[in-house]
Amino acid sequence: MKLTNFINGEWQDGSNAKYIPVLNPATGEELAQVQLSTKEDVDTAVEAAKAAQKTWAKVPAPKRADYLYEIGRLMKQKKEQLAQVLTKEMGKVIEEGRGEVQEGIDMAYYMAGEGRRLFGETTPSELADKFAMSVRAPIGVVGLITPWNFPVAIATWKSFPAIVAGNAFLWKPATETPMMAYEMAKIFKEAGLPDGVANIVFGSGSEVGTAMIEHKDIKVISFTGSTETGRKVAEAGGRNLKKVSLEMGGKNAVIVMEDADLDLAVEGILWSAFGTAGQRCTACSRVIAHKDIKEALQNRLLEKIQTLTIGDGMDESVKVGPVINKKALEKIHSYVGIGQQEGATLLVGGEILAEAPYDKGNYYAPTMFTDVTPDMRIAQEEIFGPVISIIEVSNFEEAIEVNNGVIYGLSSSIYTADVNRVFKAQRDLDTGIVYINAGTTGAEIHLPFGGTKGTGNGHRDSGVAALDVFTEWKSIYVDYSGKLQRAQIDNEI
Ligand code: UN1
Repeated sequence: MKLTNFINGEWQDGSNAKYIPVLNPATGEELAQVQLSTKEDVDTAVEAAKAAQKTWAKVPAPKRADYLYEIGRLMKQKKEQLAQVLTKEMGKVIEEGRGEVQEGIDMAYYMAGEGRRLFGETTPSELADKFAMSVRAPIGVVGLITPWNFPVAIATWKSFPAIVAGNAFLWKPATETPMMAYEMAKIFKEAGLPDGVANIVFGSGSEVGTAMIEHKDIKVISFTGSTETGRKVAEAGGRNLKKVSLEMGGKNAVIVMEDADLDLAVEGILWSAFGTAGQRCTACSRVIAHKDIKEALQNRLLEKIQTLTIGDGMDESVKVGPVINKKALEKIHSYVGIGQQEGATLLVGGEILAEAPYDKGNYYAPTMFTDVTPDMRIAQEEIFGPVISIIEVSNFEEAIEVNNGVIYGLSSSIYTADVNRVFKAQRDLDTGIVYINAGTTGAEIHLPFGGTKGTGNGHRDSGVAALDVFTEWKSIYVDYSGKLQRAQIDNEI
């Protein structure tokens, strides 16, 4: 199967004849070939989007929302098929594949509801016989750059608010996971979304991504990916005066206090650290354990980690699937080496699984370090794989300090039975998302998603906050006095 761009409602060959293979990370099997597009293809897509957006912006928002209801319905109807494509191209276990598609369905229905709630504000004017209001206006053509770890959910967090707000979009999915984008294009078409509102251009960040960021007619870039790339997007976006919304890395921690329910904490840590093979921005990669329970927690985790089934995510009994590619395997493994050099104790894992039945895929053994200090690189840098580090602390204040002592600020969690600590923690944990007595993953789409510090630049995906990214405030004054009224001059009291 050859995946070509989706522009103006049609699948079109790009200007470049080059394709690269899409590989199943569980088996190494080639699933498809994806086009590597060029700046020229970006230009073609933007032209189509610009033309379509003019008409789209005039469609009443509740009618725009009707398309999202239909998109949601189709996604629901095809849920199993979509989940299977997702698991094959990305590697997450099928149960999580279904969960991710569900996240997209939820987003469709939620944003469709916003079509009847795109509230503006009325404001008293300072002058008599004058009416003032502000409305959310569409921005125009927006650019969406999405990662491979959530190939459909993250795309829906961005594209659905863009659609309901009256924009047209150009979406560049990750080259590792174009098949989900292809499936979504089919759904957009089947739902009857007007041609040119949704456009997809496949290709690399350096070529297609750069062309998008530099294109004068793309007014917003919404990006999810690494902090390193996000910084470049922000720099180029700044030069081109774009609104840039960034969702980047995390170094999320679960704090376990001495009064916590340890069994519950163990379950939460396992799920948020080893689910999706640790490849979530929200994944738990640090466990901050109170000294009184550290040993007990560590032993329980060790026992459970050894029972995790690793393998092809299409097998329903598997809990930990492969990581995305060989490069990721090497990066994860290099961090294990760094941890050992830094003096951390490797308790379990720490190896690339190279023997049959794992030899064809990209499998990394679930890994746990202990005796980790907060300043070690394995406790500071995002590893994006199934690796956790246990850090011991003596009290609540120290736990909060260690949690906050990283450049990232996406998600955090605390297990405790003390209600005072719960309220202090939700206030003091410096992350965009805080969980109490639950792991660090599992954000719901109707709440804002994003983080503080090096994780973002103040914008949020999903939730009602996403509308702030994809709309512009427009203030409207209606003077019905029939005479010249001068604001700030004629309004003296
Ligand atoms: C991500 O890792 O980039 O909260 C997104 C969660 C999921 C989304 C994660 N709902 O873990």
